[in-house]
Amino acid sequence: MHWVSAMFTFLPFWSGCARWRAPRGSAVILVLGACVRPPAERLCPPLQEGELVITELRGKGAAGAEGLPWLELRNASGRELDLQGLRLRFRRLDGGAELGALVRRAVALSPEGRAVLSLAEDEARPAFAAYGLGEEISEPWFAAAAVQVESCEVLVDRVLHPPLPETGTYALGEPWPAAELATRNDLPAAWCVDPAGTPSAPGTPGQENPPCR
Ligand SMILES: [Ca+2]
Repeated sequence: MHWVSAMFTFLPFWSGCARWRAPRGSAVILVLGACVRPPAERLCPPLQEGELVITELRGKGAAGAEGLPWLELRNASGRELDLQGLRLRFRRLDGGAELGALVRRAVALSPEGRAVLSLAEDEARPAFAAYGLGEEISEPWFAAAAVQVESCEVLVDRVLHPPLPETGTYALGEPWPAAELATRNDLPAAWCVDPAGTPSAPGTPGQENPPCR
């Protein structure tokens, strides 16, 4: 078993909260320093490996919600999807804490469509983002990390990325047919820094990435 696979397999599964939020009359339980949100209904988007693919990552940039980190997912399933129940898991490769978050409401994604998940709070997410994970995780990810997309027990996609650029994004060079995306994004040489955009709106959130040159 690859060491990264082992790391994700044997670490305890929790919904990590990097930020303390006062309870709103609901139970909030602290376990070994991790904040556990009330359990969400267990929804498992019907996804197989490679049907939803990470295509772009942004580290923290400008001030405000638009400057918070985000990642872009492309629907390679050929079907209309609802991302509710999808789990994102982040682990720094230098041994830092693992963070995880669930998509807790309906997020429709058309075939071939792209959804940007931001670390802004959902109610305050930037216009380019389909969902905000910020109520569960708020720690920016600059360092090299492994990012996993899971639907219950199915590992849908995983990307190991280097430290993210302070300007621009770390992006999979495109275009690629949907059927090849999951294989391509495993190859570090298929990724590059996309320096396009502005400091407050770098890269191509929700849009096709430029080719790597
Ligand atoms: Ca893009």
